[in-house]
Amino acid sequence: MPYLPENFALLEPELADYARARAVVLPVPFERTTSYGKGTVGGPAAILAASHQLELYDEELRFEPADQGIATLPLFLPESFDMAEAMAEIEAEARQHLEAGKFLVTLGGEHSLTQAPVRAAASVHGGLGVVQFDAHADLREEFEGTPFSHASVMRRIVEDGLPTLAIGLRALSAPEARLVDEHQLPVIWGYELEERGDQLFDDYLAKLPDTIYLTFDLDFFDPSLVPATGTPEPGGGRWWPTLRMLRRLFETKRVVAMDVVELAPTGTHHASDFLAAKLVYKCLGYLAHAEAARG
Ligand SMILES: [Mn+2]
Repeated sequence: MPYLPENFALLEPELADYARARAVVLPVPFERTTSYGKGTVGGPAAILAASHQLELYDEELRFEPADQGIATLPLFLPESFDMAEAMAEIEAEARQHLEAGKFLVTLGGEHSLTQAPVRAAASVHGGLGVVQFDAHADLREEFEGTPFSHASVMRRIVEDGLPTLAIGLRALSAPEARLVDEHQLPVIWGYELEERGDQLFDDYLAKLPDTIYLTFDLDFFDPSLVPATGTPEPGGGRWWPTLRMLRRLFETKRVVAMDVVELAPTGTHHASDFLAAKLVYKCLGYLAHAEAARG
């Protein structure tokens, strides 16, 4: 059994071994509150399948990020129908891997799940800040009757008292905009990305804690790059400028966990699936590169 088809990047058992892996991929095909397009339940499987096409060598970093070890866990779905209990189940699963010292990559699924690994990371590491790439603010008090909606996930995180930085926002309600103003939440708006995204990113990053959770909603990207998402918004991020920001993030902060959410695979837009897989792999490269530089 030289290769395990369920493994991220089709890694051989030695590189995918949990005990020695630096990073752990947790697929969570969780979808309960999506509002427009559906289909994020198929996200993790599509990302894992696309990851099998990845070239393991990173030409920018000049090494193979897979060498740090990337273990892939079985699909995890909470059993409870109650959202608070379901979140607690995901949180407990996430915490166990963080306590084992792993860099946790959660694959969604819808964005609502993010609050679970964020809480796990906050309790294990303390002093946590959250960096959010997203088209939407996700700051609603509640949405369609639930405070656990994908449209409320960042509101819950702000209420938990965690410092945040949101990048790429370009769709929000008036009450969400008021909340941004009242709490002076740091935001790099979608319309600011092209002109001065890098400068703003460095400025805001300097004010965040050293320990960071990264949540990446794929609708951050322009829909020309990622059409396969439930709520696409024009005017999103481009590939290389986004990677430049992510590299800065991993180099300047201690990123302890991340998620990639809201892929809604269509079966025809393989480019979306592959972008998501490559985004994860690029981040793992930046992680290994930054940790090697720190020694
Ligand atoms: Mn979102």
